[in-house]
Amino acid sequence: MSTEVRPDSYYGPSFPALLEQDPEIARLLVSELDRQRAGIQLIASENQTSPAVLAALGSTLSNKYAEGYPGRRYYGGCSEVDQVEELAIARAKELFGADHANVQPHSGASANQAVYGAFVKPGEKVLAMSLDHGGHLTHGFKVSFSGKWFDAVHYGVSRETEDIDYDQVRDLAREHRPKIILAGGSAVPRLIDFAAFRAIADEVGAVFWVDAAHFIGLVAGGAIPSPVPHADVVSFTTHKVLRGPRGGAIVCKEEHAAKIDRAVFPMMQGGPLMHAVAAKAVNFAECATPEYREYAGRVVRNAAALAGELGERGIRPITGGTDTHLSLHDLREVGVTGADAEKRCDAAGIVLNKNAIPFDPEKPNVASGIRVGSPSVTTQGMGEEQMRQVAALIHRAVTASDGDPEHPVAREVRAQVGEVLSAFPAYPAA
Ligand code: DSN
Repeated sequence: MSTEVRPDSYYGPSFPALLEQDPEIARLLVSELDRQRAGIQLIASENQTSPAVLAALGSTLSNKYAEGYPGRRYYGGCSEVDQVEELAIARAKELFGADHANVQPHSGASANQAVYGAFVKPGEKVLAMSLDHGGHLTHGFKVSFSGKWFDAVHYGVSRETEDIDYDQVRDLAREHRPKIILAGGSAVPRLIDFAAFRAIADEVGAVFWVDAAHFIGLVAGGAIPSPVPHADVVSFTTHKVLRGPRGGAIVCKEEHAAKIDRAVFPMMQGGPLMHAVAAKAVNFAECATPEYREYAGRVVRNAAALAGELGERGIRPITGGTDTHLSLHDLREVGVTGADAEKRCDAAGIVLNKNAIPFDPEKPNVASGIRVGSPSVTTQGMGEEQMRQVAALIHRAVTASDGDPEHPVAREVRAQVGEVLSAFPAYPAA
């Protein structure tokens, strides 16, 4: 933790007051900003929001109770937050070409809870991707509410292609006749064939739901095809490639609008976080700009460059590469576990996460793989040349250091990380 307590322009004009009142917390905010600035951030689900998004998050909208929806609230004094939420809804509908948007979910998990609430009763069947092949906890994993309350059946990837096994999806759908078929996950590097899922869902009379949390930012920027025309409902988070505040949202077809709204409130949530809703509105407007479209395209090109170079160095990308912002890598050829690779990279100033690979012989907390993503480094302005440099640094840290920050290779890599970052700083000081 930094011992220095200093104001920082990125925390806005109120920061000196916080510094004065609560230096312990103020110090931690500065120290976290320093941490984000000091490393190469490759967590595929993270990004660096704009100062405008941070300003909305730090606003007095946090004080307001606003259960209900614009024009239909359970509290007085909602004139301003009504306008904020109306703007957020209109911008989300426009950005995604959706009939309806609900911007109140507090998180991706809350959004997903609401989708279950809208379409299934406890004990009913859902078909989703298994967590160990790239799905998500909330897609019916046994320790999550979704696995406890619903009868989840899981599909995975094929051993040959390491991509979604659509034949298996169809076979399981025909056998189990699920109420919902869910596509999406947290470690899916390839484009998902939404039309194929739609056809399977139609054949068995299921609702087709896409959890687009990971890649919705690429959809917003026009870098990959959209699930919105195909799916009944699309849930997502707003803080990944999309680069908004931490939070969730749902878009859906008009016929499901009332059901989704009732499931978000009052079924699953109480008062919406209006400061977060305002920050989502700011973010949706940012995503409609030419600059963001250019960013989304660069995210994909950077991810491909990073995956390709790691592959050249013996750290094989699952499926052979990526079409999105993330890639998943098999470390078995270099003889290092995911847990060790994560630790070694961390000590060398590179932040990434261990990840199970499909058919992984290791336990999830050890894992045979790592997951890397390009959203944050692309926000910092890095390009494909830097991605190849970063891949070389990852390879060096993974294969030649031991997780001790004082190891000579960790020091050497950290110095090179510092050089890269000096040209592409995160949150450059004003
Ligand atoms: N925790 C997120 C991720 O890292 O993919 C998913 O919720």
